Amino acid sequence: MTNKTTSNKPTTAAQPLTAEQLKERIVRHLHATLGTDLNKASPQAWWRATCAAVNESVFDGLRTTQREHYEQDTRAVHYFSLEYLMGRLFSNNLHNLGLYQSAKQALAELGHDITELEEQEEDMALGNGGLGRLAACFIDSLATMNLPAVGYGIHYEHGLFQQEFQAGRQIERPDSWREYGNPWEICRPESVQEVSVYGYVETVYDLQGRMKKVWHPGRIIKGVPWDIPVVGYHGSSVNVLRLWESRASDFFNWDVFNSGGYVDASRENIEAETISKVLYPNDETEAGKELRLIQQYFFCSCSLKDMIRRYKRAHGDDWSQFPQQVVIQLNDTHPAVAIPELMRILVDRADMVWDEAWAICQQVFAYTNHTLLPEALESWSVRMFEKVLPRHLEIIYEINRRFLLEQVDVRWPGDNDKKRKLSIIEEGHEPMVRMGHLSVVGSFRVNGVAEVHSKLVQSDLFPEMVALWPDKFTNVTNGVTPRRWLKACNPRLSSMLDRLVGTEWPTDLKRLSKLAAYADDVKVQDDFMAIKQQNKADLAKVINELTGVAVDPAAIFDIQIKRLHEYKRQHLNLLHILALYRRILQNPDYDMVPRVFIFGAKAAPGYKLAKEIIYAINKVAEKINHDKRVKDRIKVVFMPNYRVTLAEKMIPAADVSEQISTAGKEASGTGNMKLALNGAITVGTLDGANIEIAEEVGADNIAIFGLTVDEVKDLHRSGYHSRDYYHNNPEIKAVLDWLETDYFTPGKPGELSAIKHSLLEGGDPYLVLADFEAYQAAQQQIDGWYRDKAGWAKKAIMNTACVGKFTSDRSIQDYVDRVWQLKPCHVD
Ligand code: NBX
Repeated sequence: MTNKTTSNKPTTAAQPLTAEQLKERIVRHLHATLGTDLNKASPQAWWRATCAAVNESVFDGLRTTQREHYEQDTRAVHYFSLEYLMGRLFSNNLHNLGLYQSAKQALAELGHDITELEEQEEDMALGNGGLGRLAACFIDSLATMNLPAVGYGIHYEHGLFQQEFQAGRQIERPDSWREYGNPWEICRPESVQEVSVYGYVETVYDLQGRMKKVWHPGRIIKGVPWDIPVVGYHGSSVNVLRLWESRASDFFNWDVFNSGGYVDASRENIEAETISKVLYPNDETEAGKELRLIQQYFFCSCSLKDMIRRYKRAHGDDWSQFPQQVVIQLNDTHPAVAIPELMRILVDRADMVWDEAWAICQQVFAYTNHTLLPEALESWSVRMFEKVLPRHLEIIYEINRRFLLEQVDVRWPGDNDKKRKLSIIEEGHEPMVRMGHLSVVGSFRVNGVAEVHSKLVQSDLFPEMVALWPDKFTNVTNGVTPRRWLKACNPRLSSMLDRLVGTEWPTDLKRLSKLAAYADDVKVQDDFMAIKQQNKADLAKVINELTGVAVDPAAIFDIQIKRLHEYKRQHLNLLHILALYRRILQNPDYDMVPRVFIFGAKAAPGYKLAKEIIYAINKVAEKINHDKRVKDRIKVVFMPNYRVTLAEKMIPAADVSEQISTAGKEASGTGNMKLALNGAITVGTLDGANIEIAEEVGADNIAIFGLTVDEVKDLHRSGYHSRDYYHNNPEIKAVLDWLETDYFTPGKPGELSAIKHSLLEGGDPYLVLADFEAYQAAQQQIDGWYRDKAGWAKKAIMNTACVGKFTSDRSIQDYVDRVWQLKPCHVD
């Protein structure tokens, strides 16, 4: 099965359509699908007609791919993820089909600008941040590399909330991405599944006297699949993202209805439909809500049954080939309940003996960890688990009993401390099911998402599991798809790269290294920076439209885009801005390269301090942007409603990329890769994938600062006193005290005091003050570098040239080699 030569060589798109043919299709769909005509059609109708025209090619590819996979009975990976942050699909599908230029021309000839039509599409925002976007990049790479794969997830009616600012504060509005339907999805009523929850378990004995467990569910829910075709780049494969929508199961309670209880009868429907209603907007925290557990179980159960149905079509009741045909990748622990669910199906339904069923499970599941933050590690109260999934709790107890007996006690006989640490059930006042432990025990491979993170997963999170199974643990450094994050979002740079390094780079990103030979070439430097300048001018327009702030494209565009979290330290960035502002006020001639500090971030609705940080940045921005004394040396903008589509406009325009998390906290980061790929210079800590980016681009081309992972640990061990930094550094003291006055919130002193409070009384858990001086020095270095135009251009070029490693194609190849053992399946 091992395959080291997976090819992702581009094959040309099957039948490149001419603009003329596309025009014919678009007009035909305007008439036949949209029921309108050329003169009356709205931009929305034009967009939909174009989608329908594109779908003719997409569906062709989908049919052939599915037929080929079925006929060849290929081994396939099944990516289980509660989140897919897809963004828009219009230009992505056009680029991947090789139809973008024809479509642009066709639409132009029909009197429409393709970029205006793109704006008709809502983002498909079925994810929170990095984890969900990674899943989206991975399914793009899987299709591009012709690897048989299905993505499974939930068809949320409402994706991540839309963010507005009211008087500087975040307000959340519901996201209704498919209010008027979504042209990219296909409902598959023929593949509906049913899922049970609640109820009780009965022990019965069969005729041979064997004990059997029978689960009598309290409720049955229907899962309706929606398929989103995933088009590989210039390749032949079109894979599927299958998302489940929950509905009430068919038997409507007519008795209750007929006796006038319409409300009672429809309550069950409403409750069933609630399951796929909305994406939980928390990243990196677990609230332990019952509905969340039901969401997880609902999609895992539907997906497993779907896979098994497909397997049985080829293999009947012979389970022996199952582990050869199937691998399931768990995107964090969110889908870990799939492990006891597969056990239940095999033992209770297929009458398999425990050992045989467990052997199958342990060959099928692999688990990716995305975080070490304690508050993000999932655990469910045993009490709630028992209420929702009584049979699964029994199965987990049995998995745990055997694990402690056959593994832990054999390795550490009589060591109760080891048992306590390793047990899937955490004992205590409120016993809990630890989903991380369950995932490790039930999987054949466990990986972290960057070198340093994978080491910490082993040393800090699961050291005893590593002692038991050293070969289970591995690393797969994250990556991003260069199709979306360079080719489609930065067409100017893409054309330049086509000319300089050839057109193969989108599927062979290491080819960008050829660019390094031009890093000192004055013409190339000028062209590269001219493109950056044009991209900055484009972004300046967007900034003005969205925030009303006018910014100068000649300034440094310094960008921090990611979820708002204390560990990501947007407030460190803010303190630095405040220190610069103060220097300007104290010295009107303060010499600095003008800089625009640009933020984009959503805060989880219940995360108070994160929301206070947004508010503080907005209030400081308001003051600085209007202060004539600043003479435009600083501008601060907070882009509202940061999302994939906005990222695509910001990343090509970045000069500086802020990656400033406390060392050891950011598992990998992927925004860091996208920004470097587009020629931004990173100001970053030695954390996550920043470390590997620094190795690739070299110390001259990145501004690294701050405590290392080991230094962070030492500082915590020896006792960290943030107050010492406050008292010993007058600049820190001044800016923190400033936030407490009413300078930024006239008439309302104390409105911005939450940050100071968390850094002093709160003990500054993420060491903002400890890293402040080093951060200032790194920013000073950036300022110095930027003054040397040629030197800066060289650094920017070297960033684009050296980050070929971070294509998601390489990540997927690592999964193929280290975890999945998959072969590509070429489709005609
Ligand atoms: O996963 C992120 C990490 O923080 C990043 O460092 C990493 O690059 C990325 C991809 O590996 N984790 C993340 O995005 N987590 C979540 O979004 C999340 C969502 C729900 C939840 C817990 C975490 N309950």
